[in-house]
Amino acid sequence: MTDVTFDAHLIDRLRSAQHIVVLTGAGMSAESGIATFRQGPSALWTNVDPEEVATPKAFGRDPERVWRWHLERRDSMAAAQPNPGHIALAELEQHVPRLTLITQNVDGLHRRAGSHNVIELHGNLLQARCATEGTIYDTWPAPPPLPRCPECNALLRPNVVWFGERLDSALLEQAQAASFDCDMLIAIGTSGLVAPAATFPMNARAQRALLIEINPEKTPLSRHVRYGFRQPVGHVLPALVAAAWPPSARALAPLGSPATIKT
Ligand code: BJW
Repeated sequence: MTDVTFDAHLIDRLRSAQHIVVLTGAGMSAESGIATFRQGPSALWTNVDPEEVATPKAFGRDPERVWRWHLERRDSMAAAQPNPGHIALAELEQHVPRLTLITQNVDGLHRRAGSHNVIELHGNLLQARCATEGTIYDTWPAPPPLPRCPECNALLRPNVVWFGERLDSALLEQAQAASFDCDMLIAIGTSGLVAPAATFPMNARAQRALLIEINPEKTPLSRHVRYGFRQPVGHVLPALVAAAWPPSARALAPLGSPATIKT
């Protein structure tokens, strides 16, 4: 049971949306037990300087330290399970003509929850990449602390995007194009502080898309959104999807057919 309520306009817009972009950040996976970066005593950047573990310079200086830090996170991600918010997003994708899920998270939980059209903008920590040639490995062929590329013997590195690094240009282009071409954008669990992801909601706004934010805390985006839900995603999103596509109507009506909405 949930005490979140949704107004009829929001439900109408959701049901009639042609292309929804969802932008997720670390708060999306907080309820799966994965630490966020910038919030509270257990946040990652509260406990370690990103310059020490999340820059190419840091990797050049002390690759073992960088690997150790990422391995710890990788293990917690591999053990984590998708939460009700991830599952509600996968369900939402089934209901709308087009949904582009842009995630800054590197935990792979959206795909594990069943989402298909996922852009992993900052990479995937369950993979390693050759630091020289860029070949991606789904598993690490040699044990840490310093795994090496089986093809060229260069160092492998975590397949993530560190500060000061360019994002994969094809993924960035896809994400940018989607943000300029949607009628609704839902920002979930991101502080909106890291570029270029932080610019996507304003791209969508410039095209008059409806902006929604789900985040217990206010962010720089908050003053621009039409609907701001100041609660955890697991509290809001499953209820929102159920309000737009009530389970009883789902049993009776094919997807996309009209149904009476009670809000
Ligand atoms: C909940 C919740 C619940 C909690 N439900 N919500 C000035 C100086 C230097 C650099 C720059 C600068 N200005 C701009 C830059 C560029 C830089 C940047 O943006 N820096 C800012 C910090 C200022 N960006 C880059 O460097 C990017 N590259 C780039 O721009 O390249 C350009 C270039 C051009 C030419 C040559 C070279 C380069 C790359 C950025 C890479 C970011 N990498 C990281 C690590 C990824 C790998 C990994 O995870 O291991 O990405 S940093 C970290 O921040 C991670 C995240 O994806 C990213 C965003 O954080 P996110 O997801 O928003 O998390 P939090 O913790 O900040 O927020 C969580 C939110 O959830 C909070 O609001 C909570 O309230 C909420 N929440 N529980 C819903 N249950």
